[in-house]
Amino acid sequence: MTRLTDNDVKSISDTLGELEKFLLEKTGRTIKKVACEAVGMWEYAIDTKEYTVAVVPVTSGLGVISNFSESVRDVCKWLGMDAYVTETTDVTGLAEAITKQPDIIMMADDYEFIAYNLKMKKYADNSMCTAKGYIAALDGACDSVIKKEVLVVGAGRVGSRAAKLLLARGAKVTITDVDVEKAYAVQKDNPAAKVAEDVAEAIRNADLIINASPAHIDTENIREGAIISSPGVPHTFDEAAYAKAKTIIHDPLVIGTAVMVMQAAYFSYLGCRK
Ligand code: 2YJ
Repeated sequence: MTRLTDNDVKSISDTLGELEKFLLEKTGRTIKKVACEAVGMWEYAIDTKEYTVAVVPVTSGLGVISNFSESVRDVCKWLGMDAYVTETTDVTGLAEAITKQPDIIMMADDYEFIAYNLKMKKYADNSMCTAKGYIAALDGACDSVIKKEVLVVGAGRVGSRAAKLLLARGAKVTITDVDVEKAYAVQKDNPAAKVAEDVAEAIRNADLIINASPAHIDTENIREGAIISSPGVPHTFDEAAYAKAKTIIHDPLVIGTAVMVMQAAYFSYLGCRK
């Protein structure tokens, strides 16, 4: 799985306003609205000001990513929540967070990134929430995916979830992956999905794409006017790709994080515990 780098997250906090403007223009939805749509919640169902989030830096594995926890905190603040990064890390940081009794604790190692709702004892995970968020953004950008053909590139943790969610939303789904077996495994779990064995050809034929793959997509394979909702990291689309596609939606952390924390807050709403 692709790990974010210091460079990926270095300017997230300073560019939230730009992303908000971009999403509004391309999808008609703010970051918060994308997140709420993603979890199936009415935007005003909860008062985000009532939620406090603790973000715990994790040093295990490849260690802390500079500005990762601060960026997560700032996404939560952008949504109106009260959020802070704990002074300590790892288990000590978790203990610090639990002592302070926030509503939600967020933390990530090299494999998992979770938003844990303390009262409800449930967590939202980044892969599922990233899939939900990029589908909500695509849905806004193409004025609904219902009955439309959507290509999912990448049959990993995000792509496999995206295929299922898109089918549930009424889209016609094709899945493709350089590892054809992975694409067929997704189809086995979702028989209504088609498999495209030739990734480049599938991309050439697609107007709507969820790109959940770390692999580079050549600009020459992108269809004129395509809408590409692209959680895949690294993000390697060049200027020509942006000019050829109608819309390419990408950010390395914000959309997934916003969906996670709204999903975690929604657990409280559903449980009537707030
Ligand atoms: O606390 C820190 O600064 C680090 N431990 C953050 C690690 C961030 N983790 C990643 O980038 C993983 N690839 C997250 C996997 C999420 C699954 N979609």
